[in-house]
Amino acid sequence: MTSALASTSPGSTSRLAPRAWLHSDAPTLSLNGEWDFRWSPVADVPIPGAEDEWGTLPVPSHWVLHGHGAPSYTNIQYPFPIDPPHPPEENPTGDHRRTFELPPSFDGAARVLLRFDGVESHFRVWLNGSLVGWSTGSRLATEFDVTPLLVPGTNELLVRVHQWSAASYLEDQDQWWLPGIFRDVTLLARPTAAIDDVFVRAGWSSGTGTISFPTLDAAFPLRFAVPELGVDVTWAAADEVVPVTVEGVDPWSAELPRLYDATLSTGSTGETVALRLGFRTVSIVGDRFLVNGERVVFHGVNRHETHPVRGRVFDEAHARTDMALMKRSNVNAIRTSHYPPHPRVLDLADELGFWVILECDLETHGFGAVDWVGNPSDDPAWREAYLDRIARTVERDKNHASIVMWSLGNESGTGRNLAAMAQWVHDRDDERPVHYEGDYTGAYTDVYSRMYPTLQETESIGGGPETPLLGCGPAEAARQRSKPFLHCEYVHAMGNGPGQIAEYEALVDKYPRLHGGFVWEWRDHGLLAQTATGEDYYAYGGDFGEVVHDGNFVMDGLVLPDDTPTPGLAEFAAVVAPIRFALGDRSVLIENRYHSASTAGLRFCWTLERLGALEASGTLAVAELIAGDAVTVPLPDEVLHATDRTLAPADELWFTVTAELSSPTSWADVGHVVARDQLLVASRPAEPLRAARQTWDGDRLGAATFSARGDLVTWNGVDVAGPRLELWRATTDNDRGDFPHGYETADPALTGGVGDPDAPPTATRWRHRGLDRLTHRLVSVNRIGDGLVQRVRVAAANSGLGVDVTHRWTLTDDGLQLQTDAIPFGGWDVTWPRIGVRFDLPASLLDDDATWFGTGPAESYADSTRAARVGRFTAPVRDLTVEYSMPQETGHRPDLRELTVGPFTVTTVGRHRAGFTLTPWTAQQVEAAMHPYELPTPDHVYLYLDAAQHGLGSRACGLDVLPEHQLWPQAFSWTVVLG
Ligand code: IPT
Repeated sequence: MTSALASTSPGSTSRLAPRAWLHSDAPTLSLNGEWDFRWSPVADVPIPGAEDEWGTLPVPSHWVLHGHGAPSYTNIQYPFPIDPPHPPEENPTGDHRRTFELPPSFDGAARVLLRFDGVESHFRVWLNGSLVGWSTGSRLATEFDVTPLLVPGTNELLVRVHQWSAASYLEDQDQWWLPGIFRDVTLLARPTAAIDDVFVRAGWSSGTGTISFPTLDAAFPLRFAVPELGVDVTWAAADEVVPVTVEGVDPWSAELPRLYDATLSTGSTGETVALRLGFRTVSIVGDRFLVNGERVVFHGVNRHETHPVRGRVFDEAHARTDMALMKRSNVNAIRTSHYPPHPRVLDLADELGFWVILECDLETHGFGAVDWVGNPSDDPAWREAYLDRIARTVERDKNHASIVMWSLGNESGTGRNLAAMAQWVHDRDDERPVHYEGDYTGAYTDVYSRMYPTLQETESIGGGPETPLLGCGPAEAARQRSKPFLHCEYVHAMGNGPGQIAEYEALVDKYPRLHGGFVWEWRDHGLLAQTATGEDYYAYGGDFGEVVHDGNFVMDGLVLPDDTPTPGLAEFAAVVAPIRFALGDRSVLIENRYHSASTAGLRFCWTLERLGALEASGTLAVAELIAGDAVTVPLPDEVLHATDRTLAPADELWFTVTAELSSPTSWADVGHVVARDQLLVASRPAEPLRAARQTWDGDRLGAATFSARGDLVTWNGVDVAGPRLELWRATTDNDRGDFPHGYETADPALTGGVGDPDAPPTATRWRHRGLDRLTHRLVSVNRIGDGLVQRVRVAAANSGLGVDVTHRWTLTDDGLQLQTDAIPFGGWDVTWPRIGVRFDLPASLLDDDATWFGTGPAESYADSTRAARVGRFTAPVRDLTVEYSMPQETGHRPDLRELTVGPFTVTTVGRHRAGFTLTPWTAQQVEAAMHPYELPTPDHVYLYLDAAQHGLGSRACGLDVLPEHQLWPQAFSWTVVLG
């Protein structure tokens, strides 16, 4: 057995040739359900018999999520010795057994097939005691013909699954290792007049649809009908099949996913197969990737199959909800990283509308640790396995309109087997281009693809000033520059971030060779687990005691494990919005940036708000704009004449325009906002604060009392503390920025900071300077008339760097004014995470709402500002921070005007407006927690008023914060009024 598990062959010869996953009316019997189950920690155990004791396990499932063994997470590392093709001896093995009886509908079947849609990673099947065969290829379908082994009455099926096999070397994707029969098991009755395989192509050109069948493995006569198009033909024999041309068909696109129902039928003794045709033609012309003649820009995400409870077990309702959220977030493309998803995902993609890059189940990334020595991608012993994988990928899903490109896999180095896969695809499907990022020189693929290149390199690829291209000599670089380019991965969405989405998008706008890209990645892969005390939490690498793991690098999605969309997703939606506005003083330019959709499904709405209160609203009269068109329309009269109004001091008049759905879709309701922009129409400066009519009364100054040190003690009668200067923020994954260990061969273009790949991560530099542990020395405190001046020197142990802080309190009739001046001293050589002050307010505020006029609704940072708008917002204090899977900085809302929470009001004064954060934990408490459950019970609500924060960047895997978004030490002065 051990030697069989080390075979580089993909499976037994008894497996059937791969074919399309068809929707047929031929009878099927689902074998999903409760199976008998026995687990062993090693592979070499006798097959259990009836006399042995069996437990049970649902199929489909991963046994590690049902108490047998444990999940483990690695990104690049192999969790076993790199000793190909040998699997480790500790090889968890699950025996699955069930009985079934064939239903009467199977009577008369010419053949009965047994299909496994996904088993990780190596399985062997017996039916009624006879060996049926074995297979590998975890996320690929396997079929066996079991007709001769079936008996009348009760049949017994036994499936032995090993977690590890030679095939595991090909399945080193960045995800949990989750063994088991995790997709459906089905018996298929095949009729005499069967339709075994179909490859249908529905091309489109200028309104003409052409339906052709590169493969029709079916009995004849065969009837083909597309009722809506009046197509109804019957072919008597295979050689009669000719392309069907139809005039006046609507094209399919990710935006208008028009599908036509079609059937293929072999009559009463046969079967009927239902197809959904989407008419579209994929082509590459020069350096453009086109669908139906138009350039495609991918605003995509990398989608793994992951669910906190089910793992990779498919749930259609959840997938649909998830994909609807993508649509609502202006995601128009999916890369199925890094394997074919459940086949129904492609049906949903056809129906909802996504451009899909369908990727093969292949990754050998761990060979990077041994300089790619022995990499299966270039070893002839593995050629059959590679070709088997790509054939099963393409054959299963070839009929989907949504799939516009095939991808050979991910991070598998390069080599002859990959080139052979590409050749195979070219022979099989001469329409869709072949993608594989690791083909840096473009030797065998059709598009140029990269992950996480810098902005400079991206610009260079687009056509800007030339810089060397990764892995290319001059001729190879020239070849790559002649192809359409895409980012198969970019803007790494780990934790708080990613920043700089807009900068990449600006390049895509500028250079037509650039075709957009796919955010890494859509969802966090957290698995629901319980702490020792029974508290639920989302686990990541290391939480199951793995010896080798990659920590929280598996929590890098735009959506949190519990389905909560992150502010990063809102930012992405805003940056890539298909409608763009340019607001001028008198008019608005509206640009339709869709691939092919007009604005027919949209309405353009506007509001005029004074300090966040609605003054006027309406709809802009915009004639239907076809894709690529733009129009300028005048601003509404109410807005044009807004400056005539009498504005009160501190008034701000904001014009907001939105593009909204004017009719419901399957993924959003009427009114869903597709795009939004804002213009400050008019504003009036605030009046100087009125001089106070009161002065000190003991330790009381207005609504506050102060300690002898000059610290605030009460505010509106409530115990508080502060202000305390803070430079620290709980570091984000991007601040920490280090690749998980195991990536020793990091490509310098991917790692490190801008311009200095060897620079230690920002968080390390901050810590070296002691920013997380500042001390505060009172220099002086002076009461002067109606105020107080407190001077504090702030610095860390063993450091000559610091900040001199002056807090100047002045009592006014509008409240207590606090001006803070912060002046750095000592030759700072690192950026600051933030500069602001902290006030400690009572924890009871956690149950209150906060209302503010400023930016919102969500947090935003210097390089992630597009989703933020100016308005008046109300939210529960508890909801003002995001529960990132690894606790980190969250909740900063810059440019505050006024905040009210409980009995407290804070108004910003002057040109430099502070931002605010309300959080149950200090930056230091958050920093110390590895999971949300490790955060202490809140003893305060902390109000941070920050003059500035450092940007976010994407350095967990990509660019550090750009210079213009870095926070360099400098003098800051900001003023607030406490009321
Ligand atoms: C890249 C991988 O392709 C992807 O699967 C994921 O691991 C991502 O990084 C990071 O989360 S590989 C990386 C070393 C560039």
